Amino acid sequence: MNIGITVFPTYGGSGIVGSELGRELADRGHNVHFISYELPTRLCQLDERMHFHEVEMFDYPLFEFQPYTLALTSKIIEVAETAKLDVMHMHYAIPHATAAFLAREIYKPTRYLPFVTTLHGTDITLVGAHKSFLPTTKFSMEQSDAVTSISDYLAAETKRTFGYDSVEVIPNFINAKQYYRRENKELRKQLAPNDEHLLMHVSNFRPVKRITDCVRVFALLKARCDTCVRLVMCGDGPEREKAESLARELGVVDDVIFAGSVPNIPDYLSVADVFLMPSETESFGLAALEAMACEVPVIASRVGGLPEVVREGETGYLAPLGDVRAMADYATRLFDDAHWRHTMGARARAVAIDEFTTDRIIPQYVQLYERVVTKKRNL
Ligand code: GMT
Repeated sequence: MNIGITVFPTYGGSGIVGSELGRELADRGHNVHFISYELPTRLCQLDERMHFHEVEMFDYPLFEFQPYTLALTSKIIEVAETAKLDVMHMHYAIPHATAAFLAREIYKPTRYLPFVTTLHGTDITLVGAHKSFLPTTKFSMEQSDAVTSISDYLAAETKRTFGYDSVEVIPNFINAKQYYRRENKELRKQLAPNDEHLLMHVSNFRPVKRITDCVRVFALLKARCDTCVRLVMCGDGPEREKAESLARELGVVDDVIFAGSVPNIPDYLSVADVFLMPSETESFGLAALEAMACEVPVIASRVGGLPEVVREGETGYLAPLGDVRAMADYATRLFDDAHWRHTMGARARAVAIDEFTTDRIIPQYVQLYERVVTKKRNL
């Protein structure tokens, strides 16, 4: 099939999922065409099956805000024609589903180009539900040839907020051949020179990630054993300064490593002992799944779709939102009992592979594409 994919290229998990889905589809023999304003960050390699089409913007003094949705629409129509697209897959409803709807309607006299919309999170729970966007989000979902969400939680939220109940759940996925625990003595030595335990967090440091809770949990752990543990914060974003100054204030800054946006996430996860995700909300929590695949037990807040990813007491622990003491207690339990930590880590990988492996999830998308393409062909 010839599949068009649109994602937000620079920021967030939806771009990562859309990009990795493209790679997986190309590996299975499909031709994938990314249409966006920039090459998605996780796409380092384009090849004969992976193409990128840049949405060009036309700057005009009258446009204080450039109409990106319209430029995206026009680009989809152009690529539909040149690449003979069978289907478009839009990640994040706003404004992508709206652009795909416009493209489909404009292109209809030539050919019907169906589109699938995948909901990822704040496109439903925050941005798309804001009154500036709500009617447009709802309409664009209703007009989609199929709508998927990445968790049961998000499907329920879509029903609650928009009264839309035709969402199919296709969870996020992990490539077990890329995400696995590997030995990296050098990195381990660098991050834990005295063989301290490593508590790790990976995110884009947005307020929703509550990264200051990571620092608070860490300070509690340090108070219990000053030399036993270090905190590794991978990523970057708006809350970094706040977290740094809190670490300074709590006197733990020397043992917090702000590693920045590291390209080799599996290497970092492979040297971690415990992964911490204290998010305010998470419709899935892709970083938790990546940690699990690298045999790292996860401690997360019991919010959103996280209970669908982390199995309480089996692959990690779930704590009430903001309960840093409970999170520190769970971490202590895992640090103190290496056997239990390794058992839980092994179980985390087994669940990641069993439930979320690409071999299980990618065919679900392919079947969905085939269904919407066939349905429209038969109309
Ligand atoms: O919804 C967002 O805030 C944006 C979105 C993104 O682009 O980062 O994140 C969501 O999608 C990820 C990939 O499917 C999920 O793993 C995240 O849990 C989800 N974020 C939230 O729900 C806050």
